[in-house]
Amino acid sequence: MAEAAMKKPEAAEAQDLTDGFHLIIDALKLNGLTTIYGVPGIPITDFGRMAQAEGIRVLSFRHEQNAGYAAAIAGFLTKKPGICLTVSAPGFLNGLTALAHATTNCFPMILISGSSEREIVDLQQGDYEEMDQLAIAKPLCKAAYRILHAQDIGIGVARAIRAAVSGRPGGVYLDLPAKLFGQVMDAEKGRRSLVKVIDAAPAQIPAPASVKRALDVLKSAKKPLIILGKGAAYAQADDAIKTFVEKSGVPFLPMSMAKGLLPDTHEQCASAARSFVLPEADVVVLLGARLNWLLSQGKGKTWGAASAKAWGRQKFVQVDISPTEADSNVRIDAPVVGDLGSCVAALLKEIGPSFPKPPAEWLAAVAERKAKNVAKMAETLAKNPSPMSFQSALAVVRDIVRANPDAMLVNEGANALDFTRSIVDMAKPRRRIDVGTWGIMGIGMGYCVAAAVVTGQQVIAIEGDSAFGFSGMETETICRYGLPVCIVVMNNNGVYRGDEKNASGGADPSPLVFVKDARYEKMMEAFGGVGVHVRTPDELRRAMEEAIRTRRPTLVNAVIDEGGGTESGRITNLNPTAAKKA
Ligand code: ADP
Ligand code: TZD
Ligand code: MG
Repeated sequence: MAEAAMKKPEAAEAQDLTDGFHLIIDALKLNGLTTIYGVPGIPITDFGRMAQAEGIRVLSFRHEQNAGYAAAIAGFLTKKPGICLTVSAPGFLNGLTALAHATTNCFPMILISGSSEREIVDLQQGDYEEMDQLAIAKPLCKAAYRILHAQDIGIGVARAIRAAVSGRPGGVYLDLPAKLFGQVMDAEKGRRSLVKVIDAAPAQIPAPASVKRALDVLKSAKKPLIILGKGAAYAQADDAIKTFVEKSGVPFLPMSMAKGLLPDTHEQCASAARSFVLPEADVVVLLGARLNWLLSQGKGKTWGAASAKAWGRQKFVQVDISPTEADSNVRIDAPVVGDLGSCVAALLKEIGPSFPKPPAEWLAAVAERKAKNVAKMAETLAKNPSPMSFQSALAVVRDIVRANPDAMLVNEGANALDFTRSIVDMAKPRRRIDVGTWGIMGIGMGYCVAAAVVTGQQVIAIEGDSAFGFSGMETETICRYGLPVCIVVMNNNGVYRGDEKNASGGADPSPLVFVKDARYEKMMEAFGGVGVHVRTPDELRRAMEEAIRTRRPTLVNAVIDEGGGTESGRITNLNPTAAKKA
């Protein structure tokens, strides 16, 4: 079957016919979609084989969720929909988490899933992997389509692409019933039915009045602040954004995946003074960032308001591609709706050379707070405790990332995430990819594969030991494709920390702790990669340097003080508190 599947059936060739399999492949290729992340099985096994034979890169994973996360982040990095391919029902459901994640994070992605026979599924007669997948996908994505006939493949794929990348990007579901693949049609008619999507994400130019309004609000500021979000990173308008920030002279705060749009070491970067600038600022310009939980919904104490639900004194300018984002949490005084590149270009055109710089007192106050916090952090980083602390280990990672500014940094965990975000500076745009809007565990290895495949660069993954476990089996995938991925497991023996006891005194460990001193590095060795067990910053440095020098798949198991973390990292406050203690 495998051999035969590579070519169109002989009979078909004689009559110059094509089929569903080949039309889907041709439609993807015609639109430059040449990488598929997936897991094979009925009814898409041959499709994957044929796609590979036709020059598409087909990357097989060990679990669909990881393939889906890979597709999602490939979408973020390339501005083209990342393609995930799954089998029916359970494979589809495994991939669905990633599709919902892509939609939540505004990443373009298409989940293509095979599905079982419609007639049987709809009468619930018990088909192999029976499920009404289209109905289930709908509420979790931006759009969902099903293609029933070979002649509709061109249009179906085109609609999926447009829905994924136009406006606010997101996840799209494309349902392909098993019967579609084998459908035959005249090859020439088939070729003509395909659609090369023209201008899939058209520029959305902001209204001139909205641009003027935004600059008037900014001009009135005594303590302005710019917040860069991952929408700004996605837009790939790096030069314009940098010029705008520098011309305005306004301090900026990058959200985690916007780090590096301007270097974290830039003198206007206010990250080290975050808890000072948020409550103090009087005008805040949001560039591709939502006022969601990550920014305390734009209100409450974080913003200097009297109580949790109260609004602060800030005026907001919000630049976003989604017209309904403004006023979602607090009043937006100047919404600017359009794609970030066009909006920032329009702002730059209006800003002119005489645009007032922020008052010197504000800049001095921010600089002073920054200097104080940086000095405090430097003290902590200089310590060399045994076992290693998160900070002493991450001081090494910071140096390594500084020396390799093009490397991709993948990051998940709780403490392993928060400490990395604040300690490891990014120098270039779109190099840091992490847990995103949901604070999700499990993105790690899928992101590593996609980052390596899409960019060709070295990948460094800083992983909590719990976080790593969600996708750890993909170490095999990383080894199989020989990807330059260096995983550092920050091993503190558990979720948040490893020293918790079972409150009942029973034999089971606490729900938060794992096997002590687990040897995660052996997982990488099992598949032919390099495993290193390290206890000191020097050992960690050597292991990471060697991984980067050789570009071999490497897992560094870094032993971290099991008592060094805090519950939920920086978001302890989001845990509900019990009135009655256990
Ligand atoms: P962060 O988590 O970094 O704060 P969010 O995911 O909350 O970022 O916000 C990203 C925002 O960027 C979304 O509101 C989305 O609509 C917007 N966005 C995405 N792509 C673009 C683009 N090309 N131009 C403008 N805004 C965009
Ligand atoms: N499941 C999923 C999919 N996402 C989640 N965020 C969680 C569970 C809950 N969770 C967190 O929010 S962080 C975390 C879990 C399980 C793991 C933290 O442990 P870690 O990191 O070892 O990865 P630290 O360094 O020990 O804090
Ligand atoms: Mg841990």
